[in-house]
Amino acid sequence: MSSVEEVEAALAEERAALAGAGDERALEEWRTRVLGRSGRLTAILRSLGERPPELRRELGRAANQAKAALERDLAERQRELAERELAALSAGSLDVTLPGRPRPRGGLHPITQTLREILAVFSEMGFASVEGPEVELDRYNFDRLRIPEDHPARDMWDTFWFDEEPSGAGRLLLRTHTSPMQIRYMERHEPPIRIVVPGRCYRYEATDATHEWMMQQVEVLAVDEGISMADLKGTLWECARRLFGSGRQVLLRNSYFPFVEPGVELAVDCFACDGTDPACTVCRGSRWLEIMGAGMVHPEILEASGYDSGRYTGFAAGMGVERIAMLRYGVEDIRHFYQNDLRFLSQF
Ligand code: YSA
Repeated sequence: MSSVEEVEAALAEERAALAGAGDERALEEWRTRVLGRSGRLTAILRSLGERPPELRRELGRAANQAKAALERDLAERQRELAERELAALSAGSLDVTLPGRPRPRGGLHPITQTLREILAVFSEMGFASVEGPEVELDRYNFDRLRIPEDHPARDMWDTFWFDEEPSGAGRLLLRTHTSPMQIRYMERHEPPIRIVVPGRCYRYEATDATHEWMMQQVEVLAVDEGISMADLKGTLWECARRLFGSGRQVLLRNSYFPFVEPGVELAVDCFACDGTDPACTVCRGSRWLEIMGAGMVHPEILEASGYDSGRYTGFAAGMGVERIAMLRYGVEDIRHFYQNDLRFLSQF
């Protein structure tokens, strides 16, 4: 049977034990053992109901006072230990007031940033974004775009071919442009069409300041009743103004692509030399850097997709994302984008 003396003895013992607890873990163990739910003092308080009434009051008061005293002692001991720990840290060679080491933050690759910007511009003009296969059939990459086996345009767009052929479907290659998706999309959809197709393209060619063997394009296709060259021009103009601002000069000139009639290309003025340096690696002294090919979709292509070319017309374009990024950021060599040099990439 516990008595008031026993409470006092417990108080003295546990105070001594508390003074010997030298770290946070020992303090926590002490707290659980003495003040916790099945702790020593809690047990005394719980047993009060079983005591003779004359003893109950006196013992209850003593136990409650002892409990309150031990709680105060515990708080005091915790404060003491924390102060001691801080003093030990400050006395050593460790400067606890130094700010932490910053963790490097990642960022989006400049080509991803540019690509998203382009897609946002077209999304606001009502174009949906769709994707197509990078491993493509030669039929879609060339033939269906009016580039037969013996056409000279195939030399301009030489690529990487696969050895295996899916049975009877034709030869497989890494697509040279995003234009095959024009055909794939028109095969399965009826006008009106307004789509953009972002994606990687591959070309077997020597690299230089404006050419990579892998690059990203965004294809644009609009087919509807009454679409004219004015729509093409207006769309490209708005796209250039949004991407480069109104201060940049833009040139739209004739070009040839077998899948359009007429064909054009869009170029932006050279940021590196402004056309004054014949040795400029960006524009070769021409003042212009070409960023896209475009034109009115050839009527034969519309007909081959099952559309009535007397009723429907369309425009299409294919732009190079790396060239656009070069112009936006003033990067003089396209090869920087894929060399994974953080000194370059962390600037964006
Ligand atoms: C033309 C007419 C249309 O109705 C639709 C699309 C096109 C574009 C066509 N499919 C095409 O690929 N034309 S292109 O060979 O001149 O390339 C288009 C753009 O891709 C270029 O203006 C350039 O910005 C980029 N490009 C092409 N080859 C590149 C390259 N960028 C980096 N490295 C290369 N090797």
